Amino acid sequence: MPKQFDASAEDWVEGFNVPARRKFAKRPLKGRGRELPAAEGNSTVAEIFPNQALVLADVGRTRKLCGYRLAALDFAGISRERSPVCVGDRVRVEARVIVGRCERRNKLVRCAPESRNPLLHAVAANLDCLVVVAAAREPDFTPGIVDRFLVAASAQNIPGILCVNKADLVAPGAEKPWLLYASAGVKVVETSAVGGDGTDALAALLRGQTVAFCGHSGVGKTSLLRRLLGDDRLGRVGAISAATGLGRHTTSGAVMLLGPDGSAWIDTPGIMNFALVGVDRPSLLLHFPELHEASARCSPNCLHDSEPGCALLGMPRHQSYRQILSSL
Ligand SMILES: Nc1nc2c(ncn2[C@@H]2O[C@H](COP(=O)(O)OP(=O)(O)OP(=O)(O)O)[C@@H](O)[C@H]2O)c(=O)[nH]1
Ligand SMILES: [Mg+2]
Ligand SMILES: [Zn+2]
Repeated sequence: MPKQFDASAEDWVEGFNVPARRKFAKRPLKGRGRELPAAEGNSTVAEIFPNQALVLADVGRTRKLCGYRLAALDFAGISRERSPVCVGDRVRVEARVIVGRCERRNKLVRCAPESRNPLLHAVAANLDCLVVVAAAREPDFTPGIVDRFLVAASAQNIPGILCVNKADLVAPGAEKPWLLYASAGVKVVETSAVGGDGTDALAALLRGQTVAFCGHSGVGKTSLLRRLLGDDRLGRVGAISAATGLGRHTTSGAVMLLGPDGSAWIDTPGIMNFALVGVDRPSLLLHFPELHEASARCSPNCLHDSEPGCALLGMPRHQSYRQILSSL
């Protein structure tokens, strides 16, 4: 698709078939832009497309597909992100061009898997809550990624909720390994996007807030949002692959949907692994509050790895902690 000229020499709007991240990521950093104060924003980013973003204007709640003034979004002193803005970003839009991005209250960021450091993938920004969705079964409940998301949220001071979906697949009397999260102080909600159990309770917790739903592929994030919003605005819901038992990646990019009382709920694509950014080994324990509390009983030089006498040995999330620690 040919380039279209829009407004100024810097405001190029291109067709969807050009991969935005490569072009943006390859520009040399000049640091000519600056983050705007929150008061200068007039729109919120709802979805990202190659070289364009769909924004929701504050006035009139109209939706506009906008290009970027890239020089204004090129900030000095921060790591390169693969896209100039992310879903949830507050931005300033003039004549269908994003001419500035506001400071972020917080952000959910991971290492972009397809690239070398320091290219980052900002999944969503300015969140009031992160809902970590896992399935009770199909795919089986896996604590590893749950803890990574909870740590990422905690590191950004975003309250996290664990939503265990597909509760309809749990046999009566079956073990529920996710209950250990409740005992560790994490809010846990069991839902069935299919049957509707627990979804009212979840909606009540999230009403009026900006919330991202994240987790492995196939756990039912899109299905849950469909159920919560009671409509058909979201794309196809994936079938579980019979061969692998894993979900297919059916949601291809984050998308913000508006719900009741100003709710802005963000569906994100399922991911296989979540590489943490901005969490270092010394601070990791702070994001496991129950382990941190217990560590007061350890000897002063205990690393809480597997030392004999470590007070964390045998605690439910100690294995998760050790695994994340070794990956940092
Ligand atoms: N039994 C049961 N199946 C569900 C439930 N929620 C979702 N599913 C099914 O699980 C499959 C995957 O659901 P999706 O909503 O596409 O999962 P997702 O988390 O959005 O997946 P990605 O977009 O790939 O990240 C679909 O076949 C859904 O019908 C549930 O509560 N119970
Ligand atoms: Mg989905
Ligand atoms: Zn210890």
